[in-house]
Amino acid sequence: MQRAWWKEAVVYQVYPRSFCDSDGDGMGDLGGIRAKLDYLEELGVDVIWLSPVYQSPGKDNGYDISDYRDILPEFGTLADWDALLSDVHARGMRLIMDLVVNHTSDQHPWFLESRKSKENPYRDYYIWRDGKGGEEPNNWESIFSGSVWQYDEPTGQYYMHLFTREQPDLNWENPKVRREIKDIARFWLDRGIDGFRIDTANLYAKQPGLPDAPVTKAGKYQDAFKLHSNLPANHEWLRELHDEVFAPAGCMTVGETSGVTPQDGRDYTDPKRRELNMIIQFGHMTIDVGKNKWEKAEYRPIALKKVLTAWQEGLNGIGWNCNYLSNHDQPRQVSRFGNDTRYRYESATMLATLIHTLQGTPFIYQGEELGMTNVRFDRFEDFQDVEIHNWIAAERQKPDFNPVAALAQINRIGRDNARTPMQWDDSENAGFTSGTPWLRVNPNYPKINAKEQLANPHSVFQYYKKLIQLRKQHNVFVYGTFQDLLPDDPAIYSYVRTLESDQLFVLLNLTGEDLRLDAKPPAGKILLSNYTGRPVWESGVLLPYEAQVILC
Ligand code: TEU
Repeated sequence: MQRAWWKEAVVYQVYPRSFCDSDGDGMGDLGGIRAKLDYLEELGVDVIWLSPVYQSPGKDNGYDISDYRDILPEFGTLADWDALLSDVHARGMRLIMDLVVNHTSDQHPWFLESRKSKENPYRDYYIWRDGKGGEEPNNWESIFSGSVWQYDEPTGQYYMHLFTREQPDLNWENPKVRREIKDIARFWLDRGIDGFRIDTANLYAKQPGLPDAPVTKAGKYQDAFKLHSNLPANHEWLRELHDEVFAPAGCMTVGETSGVTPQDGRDYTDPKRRELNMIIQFGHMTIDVGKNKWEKAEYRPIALKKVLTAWQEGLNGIGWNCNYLSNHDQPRQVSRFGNDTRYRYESATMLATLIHTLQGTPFIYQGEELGMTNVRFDRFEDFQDVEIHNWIAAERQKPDFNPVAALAQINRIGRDNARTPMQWDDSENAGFTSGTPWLRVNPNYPKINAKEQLANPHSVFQYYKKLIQLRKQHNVFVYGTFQDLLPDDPAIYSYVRTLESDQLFVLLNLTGEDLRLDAKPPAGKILLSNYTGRPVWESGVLLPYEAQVILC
C-alpha cells in the first residue's frame, strides 16, 4: 500500500455561508472562518475543504460561478482569502477549494458573450441546439427538475443545463474550454492551495448525438442520467487535467461522482489510470430514497453495511475511499441514520466511529462533530435552496399535489437541513451572526452547541477529537485491510482491520435496540467506546447504538 498524506488526513468541509459571520450581514465569511481556526485545530482535522467562495449571483449558493478568480464580496476579498490560507498553513493544516466546472453561472462573461450570436467566439463554450418541432432538442430531465434545455430568445436556440437554468453546462468537447479550466485550477494552485474537491466530476461528457432518454415514467421529461455520466470522454478529460495540472502540482483531488458503481470507482481512483485520488460516491445516500430523492424508502441498516462493504472490497488494493455520511447536499446523519432525540449522543458517536474506522479518508461536514440535527420548517418560504424551490414549482403542476406531504419530504431529505447556521453557543442566533441569519438557525442551539461541548468531556465533539487522535496514533486505522465479520447480520456492523501484527476490531450497533452477538469478539485493549467500562467480549451484548473499537 502506497502511503500518502491525503490518506492519513481527516478532511473537514466548511460551507462558508453557514459557518461564522464576522461582519453582521447574516452570512458567514472568510473572517469568520479565520476566527474559528482554533476550534478546527482543537478538533484535530488536517484539511479544510472550502465550498465555493467565488464571485457568484448565488442562485445555487456559490455553485454558480461568475468569476473563478475572485471572491464574493459578502465573503471578503482575495486578500482575506490569502490571509486565511496563510493562517491555515501556519497551523500545519491544508486547504482545498471546490472546482465547479461542469457549468458556470449564466452571468459569467463567457455565457453573456455566448448568448449574443451564433458566430460569437464564445458560442461553443456552451451546449447550444435547435429545438425539435417547437419543443426542446430532447427529453432529458434536469437534476433540479424540468427540462435540461432553456430556450434563449436572442438566437432562437436552446442551451443545456443539467442543474438550474442559471447554471449553463460548459462544452468540454471544446479544447478551449478545457484550457480555460486548467488555467483556473493553476491559478489557485499557484496561490498555494493543496488540492480540489471537484464538483460533478463525472457529468462533463454527454452522449454524442444527445439522443432521447428511454421513457420510464409519466410526464414529458425523462431520467437521462446514464446519457450524461461516466462516459469514456469524461475519463479522458480527467486524465488530461491530472497529467497537465494535478500531478505536476502534487495536489490532492476528490471528485464528486453521483451514480457510480465500485467498478466505476476503481476506474476513477486507480493511480495507474491517472485520474483522481478519491471520489465521493453516492451508494449509501440512496438507500433510504425511492425512484428519486423525494420519494421515501425505509432505511434498513443492512443496506448501509452492504454498500459500504462493497466499496471497501471494491477499491481494495487499487483505489482509495472517501468515507462520509453528510455534506451540504444531504440531511444530517444523526437524524437520517441515527436517533436525534433519545440516543443523539450514542448514535452520533457510533456513526462517527464508522467513518473513521473504515479504510479511506474521513470527511466531516461542519456541525456533524456536534451531532447537529435536521431542522423542521413549517412554511415553504423558510427554505432557501433552489433545488427545493424548483421541485415544489414542478410538483404544484400535478393535479394531486399535497403540500403537507411535500413539506414532510423536504424536512426529511432537503439540503437546507445541512445548511442551517453552525451552532457556536447558546446566545442569540447560536453565536453565528449578530445580524439576521440568511437561513433560520435550528431552534435546538441552546442545547446543541460548540461552547457546551468543548467544556463537556462527554460530548460528541470530544469523541470526534479522540477518534481523530487515535487514527493518527495507530496506522492500522489508515492502512489496515478490511474484513466484514458479520456480512449477513441485519443490524450489527463488525469488521476487522489488519496491518502487520495489529488487529483492530470494530463493533457497531446500527440500531436503538439491545443486540446479542453470537460470536464474542476477542479480548484486547478498548481504544474507544461510546459507553463506559463494559467490554463487549464479556457481556456479548451491544447496547443501543453502541460502538466499540478494540486493538488486539
Ligand atoms: O452536486 C451535484 C449532485 O449531483 C448532487 O449532489 C445533487 O446536487 C444533489 O443530489 C441534489 O439533491 C453538486 C454540489 O454539491 C451541489 O451543491 C450543487 O448544487 C450541484 O453540484 C450543482 O453545482
